[in-house]
Amino acid sequence: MNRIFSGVQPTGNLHLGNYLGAIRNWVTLQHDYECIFCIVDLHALTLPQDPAELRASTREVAAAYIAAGIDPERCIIFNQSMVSAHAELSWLLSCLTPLGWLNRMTQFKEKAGKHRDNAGLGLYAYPVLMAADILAYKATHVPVGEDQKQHLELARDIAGAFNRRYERDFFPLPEPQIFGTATRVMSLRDGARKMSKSDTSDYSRINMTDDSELIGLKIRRAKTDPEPLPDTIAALETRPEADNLVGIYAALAGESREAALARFAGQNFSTFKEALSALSVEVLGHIGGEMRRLLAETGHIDAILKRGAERAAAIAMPVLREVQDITGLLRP
Ligand code: AQP
Repeated sequence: MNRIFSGVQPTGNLHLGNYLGAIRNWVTLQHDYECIFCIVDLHALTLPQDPAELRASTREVAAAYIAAGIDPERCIIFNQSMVSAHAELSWLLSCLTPLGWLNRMTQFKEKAGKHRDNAGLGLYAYPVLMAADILAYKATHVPVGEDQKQHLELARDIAGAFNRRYERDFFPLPEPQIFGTATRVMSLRDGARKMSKSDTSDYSRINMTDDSELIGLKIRRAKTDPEPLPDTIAALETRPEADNLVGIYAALAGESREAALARFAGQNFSTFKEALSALSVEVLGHIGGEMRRLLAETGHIDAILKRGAERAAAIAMPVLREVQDITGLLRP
């Protein structure tokens, strides 16, 4: 059986990168896989969070999933902290994860910055919790953006380490699914940095809840260069901001980068940006409106999350029990 697990952190400001790199792909995949989509609130705690904002962001991510087209009847949608198997399995897996594996994780280095000694243990152990998220469901496939590739390789290594230690084929090695034309959407202000929820510059990203005016403004202000658009993708290699905008256009239009570029080759950025704004509003406007509608009445979202947690626990808790038995933990 093919089962998908994936998630988004409720850290505020869901953006176009989260949509194109992850959520939009899930909408397609839900028809071919058994799908579990999580709001990973325990991961959010690896950096300081305001409690009220964390609760609001958790509902906002759930609203984004549903507004984007994920069917809560067909798929399981829930928040991570509601199923204790994630945290419990994470401990058991951390006991067989060598420090050397975690020391290689680039996201920890980026997020901890220069003051590594002050970074929390949770931030360091984040990839083990992510492995537990996936393995608690024996998920076979994990659709993510490019930035999560390294963590997913670690999840495979940890699954393999468990299987070897206890000499059985218990956990499947989860396959990453990184696809689409926008696996790494970059900041609108800096083509060398990925678009991120935690970027302090509001103009760096398009949020899923931005209205049409704000989307237009952000795209008009997006960093570009003075040259018109070239006619080959190769010529975009040295122009990261232009390359990023062409990639976003292609992903939103559902076409290749080549096809997107062919429409605008030789034209200046003001014409291209106008078309990109119109397309962004066409795709995101509806989703943002639906998110606002869903969030106006939180009872509906909470009921979906509660039911989702029950369905998730019914899968994950028996897996955890088996792991406890295999590991030798007595359950009298
Ligand atoms: N810029 C991006 N381009 C493509 N995909 C992206 N994803 C994130 N940013 C981009 C994908 O979205 C999913 C959820 O990501 P996450 O919430 O777990 O956290 P993240 O990867 O750390 O994303 P952010 O937005 O940068 O959040 P913060 O600022 O809180 O760290 C994942 O599948 C991810 O690949």
